[in-house]
Amino acid sequence: MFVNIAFGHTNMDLDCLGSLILVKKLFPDYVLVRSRLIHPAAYTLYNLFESHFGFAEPVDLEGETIENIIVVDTSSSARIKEYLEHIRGPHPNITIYDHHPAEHCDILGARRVGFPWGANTSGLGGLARERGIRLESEEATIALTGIYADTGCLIYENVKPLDLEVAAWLLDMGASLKLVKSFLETIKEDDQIQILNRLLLAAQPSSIQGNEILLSYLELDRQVSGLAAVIEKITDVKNPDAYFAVFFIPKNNTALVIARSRRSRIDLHEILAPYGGGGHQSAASAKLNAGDGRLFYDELREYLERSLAPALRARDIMSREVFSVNENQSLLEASKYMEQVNHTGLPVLDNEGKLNGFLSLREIMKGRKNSQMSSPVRAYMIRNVISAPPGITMREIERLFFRHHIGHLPIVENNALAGIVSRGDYLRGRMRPPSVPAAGTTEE
Ligand SMILES: [Mn+2]
Repeated sequence: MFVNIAFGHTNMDLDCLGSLILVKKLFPDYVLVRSRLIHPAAYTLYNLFESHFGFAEPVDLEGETIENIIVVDTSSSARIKEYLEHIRGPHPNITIYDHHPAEHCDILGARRVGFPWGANTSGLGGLARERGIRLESEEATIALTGIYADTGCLIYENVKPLDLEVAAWLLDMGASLKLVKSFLETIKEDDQIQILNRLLLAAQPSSIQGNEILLSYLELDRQVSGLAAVIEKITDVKNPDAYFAVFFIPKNNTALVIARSRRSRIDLHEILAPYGGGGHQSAASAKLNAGDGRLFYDELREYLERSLAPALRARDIMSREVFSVNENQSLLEASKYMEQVNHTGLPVLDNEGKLNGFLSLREIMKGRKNSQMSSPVRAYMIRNVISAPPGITMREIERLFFRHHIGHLPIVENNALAGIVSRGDYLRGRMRPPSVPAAGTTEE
């Protein structure tokens, strides 16, 4: 006889399983109920550890009098419908433990414990740790897999200090990183590998509004599961600002768009909304009817040209107040000035104000070693100075920094020095939240 039950959302995933194994430790008198279907990403772990959960099936709830329900990893009534439709009789008490935004909660009369953490499992793990609960290494492994799955191995922007703390605690409880890694392996099917190979050839890089966008079009003879995992692998390998993969199944005129973004300015949830799609800023998809797959692909491309936010460029991030030295100044004067303005390198201008070289501490050291501090700057400056126009994108700046081992990039417009991009300017640009409009962003 069940009185108290606990379950996650429909199609339960690794974070659900991680949460539920901890519910079992925190509330031992609750019976766990599995969803009818299990998310493909969670299959392997589920198969191996099924006995640790002792799951009941939703149909087992028929005829039982349920008093208390714990719901994990969702606050949406649609996502727990498959359990509730088997429960009759008086209304049970419902407690929700969920890390999704509270505004999406439509489970009426429920008590909700919200977790602002990257993984729901971290919230329940935090409670278990507080209560001094000890875990078997298998349980710790299940929970750690849940945290890694929902936080991209603790690297997504949703990660909070508690996710790392609970992960550390689970490792301490004997979680096996080797097993966690194998459970997170997303490419398992031959179908996936075939499509991965085809997409590596088909994916076309192109510049849209200065963003490096990867686009691909592929026709499939039937629906294949696990496509999102393939798209993620390709995004990892090719490292674009965003990837839009279009699949078309001619048999039923279905077009599927799967997109991944690596830049907070490219909000996929917003971009795919007109196609009836959605998801998150960094991962979204859309499924729709299209008469002609190729035509749809071309239209999507045109739509992206119109709707993608322009890439950040040098003019958006450069320091406009540029300190410089004249090539006829002495090294001593230049070094004092450098110290005064607290810079490790400065552009060198000729008498006409034209950028003619670059002087860094390294060159000054050389002059000092040779006791040549009264020599003119032009004798020691770097002559092949790398400079760029204000329209250069962040990606191109990154490449120049890397290729030429430089930390300062003078920006030249109409033969005059217009600004300079330092490593600090570049990093501040990368960390700039998308809500703050880029100052001075203009045409192009
Ligand atoms: Mn989750």
